[in-house]
Amino acid sequence: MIDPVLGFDPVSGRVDTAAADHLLDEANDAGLTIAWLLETHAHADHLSAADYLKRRTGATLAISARITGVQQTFAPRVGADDVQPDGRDFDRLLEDGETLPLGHLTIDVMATPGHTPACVSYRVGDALFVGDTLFMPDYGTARCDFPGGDARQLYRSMHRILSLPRETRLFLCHDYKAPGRDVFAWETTVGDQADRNVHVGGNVSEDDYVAMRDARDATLKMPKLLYPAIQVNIRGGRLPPADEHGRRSLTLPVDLPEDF
Ligand SMILES: N[C@@H](CCC(=O)N[C@@H](CS)C(=O)NCC(=O)O)C(=O)O
Ligand SMILES: [Fe+2]
Repeated sequence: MIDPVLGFDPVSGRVDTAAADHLLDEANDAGLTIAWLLETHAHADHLSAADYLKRRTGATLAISARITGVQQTFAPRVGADDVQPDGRDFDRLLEDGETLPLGHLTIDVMATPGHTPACVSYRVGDALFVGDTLFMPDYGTARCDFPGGDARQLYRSMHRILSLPRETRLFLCHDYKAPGRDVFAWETTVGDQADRNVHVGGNVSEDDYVAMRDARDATLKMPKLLYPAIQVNIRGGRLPPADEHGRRSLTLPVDLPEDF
Protein backbone atom coordinates (compact mmCIF):
# COMPACT_ATOMS: atom_id res chain seq x y z
CA MET A 1 0.00 0.00 0.00
CA ILE A 2 1.36 3.37 -1.00
CA ASP A 3 0.58 6.57 0.94
CA PRO A 4 -2.47 5.37 2.91
CA VAL A 5 -4.49 8.15 4.55
CA LEU A 6 -6.23 8.71 7.88
CA GLY A 7 -9.31 10.90 7.93
CA PHE A 8 -8.87 13.96 10.18
CA ASP A 9 -11.13 16.88 11.06
CA PRO A 10 -8.99 19.76 12.35
CA VAL A 11 -11.98 21.42 14.04
CA SER A 12 -13.09 18.52 16.23
CA GLY A 13 -9.75 16.67 16.25
CA ARG A 14 -11.59 13.55 15.14
CA VAL A 15 -9.50 10.87 13.42
CA ASP A 16 -11.19 8.22 11.30
CA THR A 17 -9.93 5.09 9.65
CA ALA A 18 -12.64 4.61 7.00
CA ALA A 19 -10.29 4.96 4.00
CA ALA A 20 -7.69 2.65 5.52
CA ASP A 21 -10.34 0.10 6.49
CA HIS A 22 -11.65 0.22 2.95
CA LEU A 23 -8.16 -0.64 1.68
CA LEU A 24 -7.96 -3.54 4.12
CA ASP A 25 -11.35 -4.83 2.94
CA GLU A 26 -10.30 -4.58 -0.71
CA ALA A 27 -7.06 -6.44 -0.01
CA ASN A 28 -8.91 -9.04 1.98
CA ASP A 29 -11.53 -9.58 -0.74
CA ALA A 30 -8.74 -9.99 -3.31
CA GLY A 31 -6.92 -12.48 -1.06
CA LEU A 32 -3.86 -10.23 -0.86
CA THR A 33 -1.33 -10.07 1.96
CA ILE A 34 0.01 -6.57 2.63
CA ALA A 35 3.80 -6.82 2.63
CA TRP A 36 4.79 -3.14 2.40
CA LEU A 37 3.50 0.21 3.53
CA LEU A 38 5.37 2.67 1.33
CA GLU A 39 5.45 6.43 1.78
CA THR A 40 6.47 8.55 -1.20
CA HIS A 41 7.30 11.42 1.22
CA ALA A 42 6.36 13.01 4.54
CA HIS A 43 3.05 14.47 3.40
CA ALA A 44 2.12 17.99 4.37
CA ASP A 45 -1.60 17.82 3.70
CA HIS A 46 -2.92 14.63 5.28
CA LEU A 47 -2.19 12.23 8.14
CA SER A 48 -0.64 8.90 7.19
CA ALA A 49 -2.52 5.72 8.07
CA ALA A 50 0.76 3.75 7.91
CA ASP A 51 1.05 3.10 11.64
CA TYR A 52 -2.61 2.09 11.92
CA LEU A 53 -2.24 -0.29 8.98
CA LYS A 54 1.04 -1.63 10.29
CA ARG A 55 -0.69 -2.60 13.52
CA ARG A 56 -3.45 -4.29 11.49
CA THR A 57 -1.26 -6.09 8.93
CA GLY A 58 2.27 -6.43 10.30
CA ALA A 59 3.56 -4.98 7.00
CA THR A 60 6.96 -3.26 6.77
CA LEU A 61 6.85 0.54 6.73
CA ALA A 62 9.38 2.17 4.39
CA ILE A 63 10.31 5.70 3.37
CA SER A 64 13.33 7.49 1.90
CA ALA A 65 16.43 7.52 4.10
CA ARG A 66 16.35 11.34 3.60
CA ILE A 67 13.40 11.41 6.05
CA THR A 68 15.94 11.98 8.82
CA GLY A 69 16.59 15.49 7.46
CA VAL A 70 12.84 16.19 7.42
CA GLN A 71 12.57 14.96 11.02
CA GLN A 72 15.50 17.21 12.02
CA THR A 73 13.80 20.21 10.41
CA PHE A 74 10.32 19.72 11.78
CA ALA A 75 10.59 17.93 15.14
CA PRO A 76 11.90 21.03 16.99
CA ARG A 77 9.33 23.28 15.28
CA VAL A 78 6.43 21.23 16.60
CA GLY A 79 7.94 20.22 19.96
CA ALA A 80 8.10 16.55 18.94
CA ASP A 81 10.67 15.77 21.62
CA ASP A 82 9.90 12.05 21.52
CA VAL A 83 11.06 11.84 17.89
CA GLN A 84 14.65 10.67 17.44
CA PRO A 85 15.56 12.16 14.06
CA ASP A 86 17.24 9.00 12.84
CA GLY A 87 14.33 7.33 11.06
CA ARG A 88 13.64 4.77 13.79
CA ASP A 89 9.90 5.45 13.46
CA PHE A 90 10.10 3.58 10.15
CA ASP A 91 11.10 -0.04 9.54
CA ARG A 92 13.15 0.53 6.38
CA LEU A 93 15.01 3.60 5.14
CA LEU A 94 15.39 3.46 1.38
CA GLU A 95 18.16 4.57 -0.96
CA ASP A 96 17.91 5.34 -4.67
CA GLY A 97 18.20 2.16 -6.73
CA GLU A 98 17.20 -0.23 -3.96
CA THR A 99 14.85 -3.09 -4.81
CA LEU A 100 12.18 -4.58 -2.57
CA PRO A 101 10.62 -8.02 -3.10
CA LEU A 102 6.85 -8.11 -3.69
CA GLY A 103 5.55 -11.64 -4.29
CA HIS A 104 6.78 -12.55 -7.78
CA LEU A 105 7.37 -8.85 -8.54
CA THR A 106 10.04 -6.35 -7.58
CA ILE A 107 9.65 -2.76 -6.43
CA ASP A 108 12.40 -0.40 -7.64
CA VAL A 109 13.05 2.66 -5.52
CA MET A 110 13.82 5.85 -7.42
CA ALA A 111 14.80 9.02 -5.56
CA THR A 112 12.75 11.92 -7.00
CA PRO A 113 13.44 14.85 -4.65
CA GLY A 114 12.33 18.44 -5.24
CA HIS A 115 8.83 18.76 -3.81
CA THR A 116 10.51 17.62 -0.58
CA PRO A 117 14.07 16.36 -0.06
CA ALA A 118 12.79 12.91 0.91
CA CYS A 119 10.56 12.17 -2.09
CA VAL A 120 10.84 8.78 -3.79
CA SER A 121 8.92 7.04 -6.56
CA TYR A 122 8.23 3.31 -6.68
CA ARG A 123 8.34 1.30 -9.92
CA VAL A 124 6.61 -2.05 -10.30
CA GLY A 125 6.80 -3.40 -13.86
CA ASP A 126 5.46 -0.71 -16.21
CA ALA A 127 3.79 1.23 -13.37
CA LEU A 128 5.54 4.08 -11.59
CA PHE A 129 4.01 5.61 -8.47
CA VAL A 130 5.43 9.12 -8.71
CA GLY A 131 4.35 10.72 -5.44
CA ASP A 132 4.17 14.52 -5.71
CA THR A 133 6.33 15.24 -8.75
CA LEU A 134 4.24 15.47 -11.89
CA PHE A 135 0.49 15.96 -11.54
CA MET A 136 -1.95 15.37 -14.43
CA PRO A 137 -0.60 16.95 -17.64
CA ASP A 138 -3.31 19.64 -17.61
CA TYR A 139 -2.43 20.70 -14.02
CA GLY A 140 1.36 20.53 -14.04
CA THR A 141 3.70 19.76 -11.17
CA ALA A 142 4.11 19.85 -7.38
CA ARG A 143 5.10 22.89 -5.35
CA CYS A 144 8.70 23.18 -4.13
CA ASP A 145 8.48 25.77 -1.33
CA PHE A 146 8.33 23.43 1.67
CA PRO A 147 11.54 23.29 3.79
CA GLY A 148 14.21 21.48 1.76
CA GLY A 149 12.11 21.71 -1.42
CA ASP A 150 13.94 22.76 -4.59
CA ALA A 151 12.45 23.48 -8.02
CA ARG A 152 15.73 22.78 -9.81
CA GLN A 153 15.93 19.38 -8.16
CA LEU A 154 12.29 18.63 -9.00
CA TYR A 155 12.94 19.50 -12.66
CA ARG A 156 15.80 16.97 -12.73
CA SER A 157 13.72 14.32 -10.94
CA MET A 158 10.88 14.81 -13.41
CA HIS A 159 13.28 14.44 -16.30
CA ARG A 160 14.48 11.16 -14.82
CA ILE A 161 10.86 10.03 -14.88
CA LEU A 162 10.37 11.36 -18.42
CA SER A 163 13.39 9.37 -19.64
CA LEU A 164 11.56 6.09 -18.93
CA PRO A 165 9.77 4.32 -21.84
CA ARG A 166 6.87 6.46 -23.13
CA GLU A 167 4.29 3.80 -22.35
CA THR A 168 5.24 3.66 -18.64
CA ARG A 169 2.09 4.23 -16.60
CA LEU A 170 2.34 6.97 -13.97
CA PHE A 171 0.13 6.94 -10.88
CA LEU A 172 -0.18 10.27 -9.08
CA CYS A 173 -0.57 11.31 -5.46
CA HIS A 174 -3.03 14.18 -5.98
CA ASP A 175 -5.39 15.51 -8.56
CA TYR A 176 -6.37 19.14 -8.03
CA LYS A 177 -8.38 19.08 -11.29
CA ALA A 178 -7.29 21.67 -13.81
CA PRO A 179 -9.75 24.50 -14.54
CA GLY A 180 -12.37 23.18 -16.93
CA ARG A 181 -12.01 19.54 -15.86
CA ASP A 182 -14.50 18.36 -13.30
CA VAL A 183 -13.66 14.67 -12.92
CA PHE A 184 -10.77 13.25 -10.92
CA ALA A 185 -7.91 11.54 -12.74
CA TRP A 186 -4.92 9.71 -11.30
CA GLU A 187 -3.22 7.83 -14.12
CA THR A 188 -1.23 9.05 -17.09
CA THR A 189 1.85 7.97 -19.05
CA VAL A 190 5.39 9.20 -19.56
CA GLY A 191 4.57 9.95 -23.22
CA ASP A 192 1.52 12.00 -22.32
CA GLN A 193 3.48 14.01 -19.75
CA ALA A 194 6.40 14.57 -22.10
CA ASP A 195 4.06 15.84 -24.82
CA ARG A 196 1.64 18.02 -22.91
CA ASN A 197 2.39 18.62 -19.23
CA VAL A 198 1.61 22.33 -18.89
CA HIS A 199 4.73 22.97 -16.78
CA VAL A 200 7.40 20.72 -18.32
CA GLY A 201 5.92 19.21 -21.50
CA GLY A 202 7.66 19.97 -24.80
CA ASN A 203 11.03 21.55 -24.26
CA VAL A 204 10.70 23.77 -21.19
CA SER A 205 14.21 24.65 -19.94
CA GLU A 206 15.32 24.16 -16.37
CA ASP A 207 15.69 27.92 -15.79
CA ASP A 208 12.24 28.68 -17.21
CA TYR A 209 10.70 25.95 -15.08
CA VAL A 210 12.40 27.21 -11.91
CA ALA A 211 11.27 30.80 -12.56
CA MET A 212 7.68 29.66 -13.18
CA ARG A 213 7.67 27.36 -10.13
CA ASP A 214 9.11 29.91 -7.71
CA ALA A 215 6.65 32.59 -8.90
CA ARG A 216 3.68 30.25 -8.56
CA ASP A 217 4.78 28.91 -5.16
CA ALA A 218 4.87 32.48 -3.82
CA THR A 219 1.09 32.60 -4.39
CA LEU A 220 0.16 29.30 -2.70
CA LYS A 221 -1.26 29.09 0.82
CA MET A 222 0.04 26.59 3.36
CA PRO A 223 -1.85 23.29 3.21
CA LYS A 224 -4.70 23.34 5.74
CA LEU A 225 -3.43 20.26 7.56
CA LEU A 226 0.29 21.15 7.46
CA TYR A 227 0.97 21.08 11.21
CA PRO A 228 -1.18 18.08 12.12
CA ALA A 229 0.15 16.17 9.11
CA ILE A 230 3.81 16.86 9.77
CA GLN A 231 3.55 15.93 13.44
CA VAL A 232 2.03 12.56 12.64
CA ASN A 233 3.98 11.80 9.48
CA ILE A 234 7.49 12.35 10.87
CA ARG A 235 6.45 9.76 13.47
CA GLY A 236 5.63 7.22 10.75
CA GLY A 237 1.91 7.83 11.23
CA ARG A 238 1.94 7.56 15.04
CA LEU A 239 -0.03 10.15 16.95
CA PRO A 240 1.94 12.11 19.54
CA PRO A 241 2.27 10.17 22.82
CA ALA A 242 -0.48 10.51 25.42
CA ASP A 243 0.16 12.73 28.47
CA GLU A 244 -0.25 11.50 32.06
CA HIS A 245 -4.03 11.92 31.71
CA GLY A 246 -4.16 9.84 28.54
CA ARG A 247 -4.76 12.88 26.33
CA ARG A 248 -3.18 13.10 22.90
CA SER A 249 -2.79 16.57 21.44
CA LEU A 250 -1.45 18.11 18.27
CA THR A 251 0.44 21.39 18.42
CA LEU A 252 -0.12 24.58 16.47
CA PRO A 253 3.00 26.76 16.84
CA VAL A 254 1.82 30.38 16.94
CA ASP A 255 3.38 32.71 14.38
CA LEU A 256 3.50 36.13 16.09
CA PRO A 257 4.24 39.50 14.54
CA GLU A 258 7.63 40.91 15.55
CA ASP A 259 6.24 43.78 17.63
CA PHE A 260 3.63 41.69 19.46
N1 LIG B 1 -5.23 23.42 -0.83
C1 LIG B 1 -4.50 22.21 -0.51
C2 LIG B 1 -3.07 22.42 -1.03
C3 LIG B 1 -2.20 21.26 -0.75
C4 LIG B 1 -0.80 21.42 -1.37
O1 LIG B 1 -0.07 22.41 -1.13
N2 LIG B 1 -0.41 20.38 -2.13
C5 LIG B 1 0.92 20.24 -2.63
C6 LIG B 1 1.27 18.77 -2.62
S1 LIG B 1 1.43 18.18 -0.96
C7 LIG B 1 1.08 20.80 -4.04
O2 LIG B 1 2.07 20.51 -4.68
N3 LIG B 1 0.16 21.61 -4.51
C8 LIG B 1 0.28 22.20 -5.80
C9 LIG B 1 -0.72 23.29 -6.02
O3 LIG B 1 -1.51 23.57 -5.08
O4 LIG B 1 -0.72 23.85 -7.13
C10 LIG B 1 -4.54 21.97 0.99
O5 LIG B 1 -4.78 22.91 1.76
O6 LIG B 1 -4.38 20.81 1.39
FE1 LIG C 1 3.12 16.41 -0.99
